[in-house]
Parts: sequence; structure tokens; C-alpha cells
Amino acid sequence: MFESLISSAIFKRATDRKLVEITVRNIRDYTHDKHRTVDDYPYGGGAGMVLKPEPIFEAVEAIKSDLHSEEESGALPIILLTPQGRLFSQQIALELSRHSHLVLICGHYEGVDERVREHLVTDEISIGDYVLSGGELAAMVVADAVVRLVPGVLGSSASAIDDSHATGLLEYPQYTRPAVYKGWAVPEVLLSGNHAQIAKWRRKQTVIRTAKRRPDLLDKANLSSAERQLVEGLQKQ
Ligand code: JD2
Repeated sequence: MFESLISSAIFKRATDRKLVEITVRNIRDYTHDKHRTVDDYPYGGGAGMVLKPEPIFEAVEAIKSDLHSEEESGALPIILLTPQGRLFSQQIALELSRHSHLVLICGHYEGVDERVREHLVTDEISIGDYVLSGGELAAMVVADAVVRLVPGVLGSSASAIDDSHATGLLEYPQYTRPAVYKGWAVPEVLLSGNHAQIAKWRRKQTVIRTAKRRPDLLDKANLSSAERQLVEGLQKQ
């Protein structure tokens, strides 16, 4: 599964430029029995299997000793992807991007032994309130969001600063050629060449769109008093 992430354009750029390194480990490689057992029945009974603690502890210990005395290994975040984690956000992605190293642990089908949570994991993250079959896609979502925030990974033209959610507001509508398609014209201001007017129009669209679609985002947003008034007008409508 992780091949698709590693071969994605953003990751390629990041790794080619030696800004980021990603290693995938299989906890099965940290077992010692013939069947390479990673799971077992839950104590107390019940449906499903539970991931055993030993392979997960040993995999993380191996990662830590690979980092050996590198500055971080004390403050190394060891993150479990789980539906019970704190809800992932751009803010969390930014926090994580400031660490030199991260460990992401993902189970599949089954839960993990609680001692992993209690004595190994430093943070638990969920990517949203829906049920996945495992933590792999969630780990890739987190890795993708974090890697694009590493300085130098994005080109300046695709700056992360302008992104939706980086500003805490939704993006304004975008258009490209043709100027008229099936009779639907591009807003005239965008063809005017008046960059001040264009910036003003875009900002207004951003505020309107956010007010209509994600009013919850406006609470934390940095709006001018004129923009607040615009929002109040829309709310009355
Ligand atoms: C996972 C499963 C428990 C039901 C390991 C699901 C996730 N936002 C998210 N939704 N689901 C997950 C997630 C993460 C890891 C695992 N399962 C299946 N576990 C109850 C289904 C097994 C995140 N992050």
C-alpha cells in the first residue's frame, strides 16, 4: 500500500532533494516464531484478534536504535493511528512537521494490545469520524499532510501558505481558459488585469464560501470588521 505514497510526486520531490526520508517496516519481521505471529485472541473473549505487544515494541525499539543518539530520539513522537485518537488537523500536521523524526504505527483489522498505548505510544491520532479497515491509509494521510509542510518540499508557486485550511478559510473559486464555456463566462474581474481588484474579489469569495459551507471555520479566522459585517449579512439571509 505504501508504494503509492512513496511514488507520489510530492514524496519523490521531497526524497530526491533529501528533505525527507520514509521507511516502511513490517511488524512481522520482528517476530521470533515460525509462523511470524503478530496477533492473538483477546483475553476475556470476544470477536476479532488483537495485535500482540512484542512485535510492535521490538519494531519501535529497532527504529530508536537506528536513530541512536540523534538529537530527537528522546522527544520522538510515536503515533498510533486509531479511531480513538485526537482528530487530525492542519494545526497538528504543522506541529508534527517540526519534528525531525516521526513514527507512525498502523494496525489492520484488529486493535492493538492496550500496553502499546500505555507504555510505547506518545500520541494517538484519528483522521476523521468514519471507520477504515486499518491504519495504513490514515498513516499515509498524515505523512502526506506533514511532508508538504517540510520547508523546501513545495515549490514557491505551490506555496502551502495559500492553501485552504492553512489560512483557516476555504479557497476562492478558480477558473482557466476558455473565457466562455457553454455560455458560462468567467467572472469579468479576473480578466481585468487589475490585481488589486482581483485580490479583493478573491478574498470576498473566500469569506462568502466559508460562511456558507463551513461557518464553523469563521470562529477562529482573522476577519476584518468589514468582513465580519459581510458574514453577518449572509447569516441574516
Ligand atoms: C483501524 C477498526 C477499530 C473499527 C486499525 C481503523 C482511523 N479515522 C479512522 N477511522 N478508522 C481508523 C483506523 C485506524 C487504525 C485501525 N482498524 C479497524 N478498528 C474499530 C475498525 C484497525 C484512523 N486513524
